[in-house]
This record gives sequence, C-alpha cells and structure tokens, in this order.
Amino acid sequence: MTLRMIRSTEVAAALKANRPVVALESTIITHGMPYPQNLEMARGVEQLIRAEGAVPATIAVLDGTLHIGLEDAQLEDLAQRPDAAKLSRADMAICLSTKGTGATTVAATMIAAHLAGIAVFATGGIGGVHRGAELSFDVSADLQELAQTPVTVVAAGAKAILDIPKTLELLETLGVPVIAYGQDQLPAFWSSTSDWAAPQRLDTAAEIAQAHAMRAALGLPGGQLIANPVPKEAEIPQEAINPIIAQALSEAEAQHITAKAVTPFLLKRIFELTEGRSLVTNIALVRNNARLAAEIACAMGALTQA
Ligand code: PSU
Ligand code: MN
Repeated sequence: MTLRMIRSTEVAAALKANRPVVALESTIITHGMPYPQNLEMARGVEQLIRAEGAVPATIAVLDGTLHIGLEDAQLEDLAQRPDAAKLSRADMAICLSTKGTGATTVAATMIAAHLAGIAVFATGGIGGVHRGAELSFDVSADLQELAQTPVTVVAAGAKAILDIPKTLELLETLGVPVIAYGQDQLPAFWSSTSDWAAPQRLDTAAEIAQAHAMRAALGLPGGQLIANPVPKEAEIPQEAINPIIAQALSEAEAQHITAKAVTPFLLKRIFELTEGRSLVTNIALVRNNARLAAEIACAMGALTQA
C-alpha cells in the first residue's frame, strides 16, 4: 500500500521555501461545531494565520487521501459532511486503506503534521483524562501522542469537561511539558483561569520556539502543550460554566454515551445549554490559538535561519 498524501498548492510552496506553516485539525470542524459556524471558523482561522505571515494547513482524509492543507471547496464540503469519521491514531490507517473520509483529532493531526514536516499546530482544546476515568478508563489518545510526536500544540488548556488535575498528572508522567502562555494558572478552555497552577510558564513565542528546539537537541521524542488563555472579554467564567458542564456530564452518563461519542456529545449539549455562548467562546479561543501558533511558527523559522 502506498500512502497518498497531497499538500495544497499553498502549503507545498511554503514548505519548499521553508516558510512558516501552522497545522490545523478538522475534528473540530466536523464533530466540534455546527454548520455553518464551523466553516466560518475554519476559514477565519486560516485567514488569521496568513495575516500573521504563516501558511495554514488544515488536515483531513478525503476519499483515502491524506490532505495537508485543503482547498476552499474541500473545506466547504467537509464542513457539511455528517458522515465524516473521527480519526485518532488508531483509525487513520484503516480510513486511508479503505478509501474513507474522516476528520483528524489532535492525535491524528500531530501524526500527519510531523509526516509533512510541520512543527506547530493550533486547536481549541486537547482531549485528556475524563472525569470518572478511574471507572471508565476514558483517556484521550491525544496525551500519548504529545509524548511521542514532536509537534508543539497550542490549545486553550484541556477542555473543562475533563478531569484537569488527572490530565496534568498523566502529562507529567508522560514527560510532556505543559506551558501556560503569559500567566501562572492553567487556563480551562472556556475560562481563562482555573484552580490549578501550570507546571511551566513562558511569555513569548520566541521562548516557546527555543524550548521546542531544545527538546530536539536533547533527543527527546514528543511535543509540548502550550496552554493559551482565552481572551478575557470572550471567556465564560468558571462559576457560570461549571454547573452546565455538570449537567451535560450527568446526561451523558444517563444516556450511556461512551468512547468517541463522549466529547462531541458534551460539546453539543453545552452549546445548547448556554444558548450558543459556548460556541462564541470556542471560536474566540481557537482564533487566539491560531494567532499564537503562527507567531511560534515564525519564531521557529527565525531560529533555524540564525
Ligand atoms: N477542541 C475543540 N473541539 C473539538 C476537539 C478539540 O475545541 O471537537 C476535538 C479534538 O479533535 C480532540 C478531540 O482531539 O476533540 C478529543 O476527542 P477524545 O476526547 O474522544 O479523544
Ligand atoms: Mn475518549
């Protein structure tokens, strides 16, 4: 079997010229947000990255081909495909070999980005250790991926629907640096702060790029997680979101939602229960992460030229 991988015209040109590229995932488009806001978000994020002087590479599997960068018509089509699979590390090869179509999670996007030579990736929030994981064993494959694939992932912390302290413990065990950007506390996705201190803090994109390069110099596998707080004006404070998260979680339990369906179910219920406010915040934080990721990609480029 040969892997069919196509780089968009824009991405191919940027990689060839060693210009900064930022990878973007597609599960957030197909499973994380409703149409048409998902498409607007995806297009807007790509534009922001270009405005910062980098090139966006949205990653997905379309009819058995791994795409690194989507043309606009492909993006538009994917945003309206309810049948797109949710692909993590375990699912990617089968989707490709059976000529399927699917959107990549954080884990799968990291794998594809690394394969294509892209070192920075922006998303909303990574998957992590779910609440009640001591019984359900529900721990996202995103965490192990951060431990083994050398991509710097910019997120707004772990999604607040998760068990944040357990997620931090596991990331520490796996040797993944968790770096809050510009503050001491770990951000919690919809909220800019949480009750937990971040293990590390860095204040500039250049420092983040240097830390990425130093990990490689040490011969360490794996990436880094950058926890970038949602802008204050767009956040939903913890006191407001926590009871809604609790309700969504208890509904998921009552309806026996398990495995891959858990995260999309919770995001959808929180969207409904907040009457759309969670989506406004989600879009704001993704945009904020894209901006920082583009700055980091530019700083990495400056490092290799130095
Ligand atoms: N961030 C968002 N919305 C999402 C996700 C992240 O703002 O939909 C997706 C990512 O693709 C992440 C996945 O990898 O949720 C985690 O799913 P799970 O918990 O099943 O591993
Ligand atoms: Mn899971």
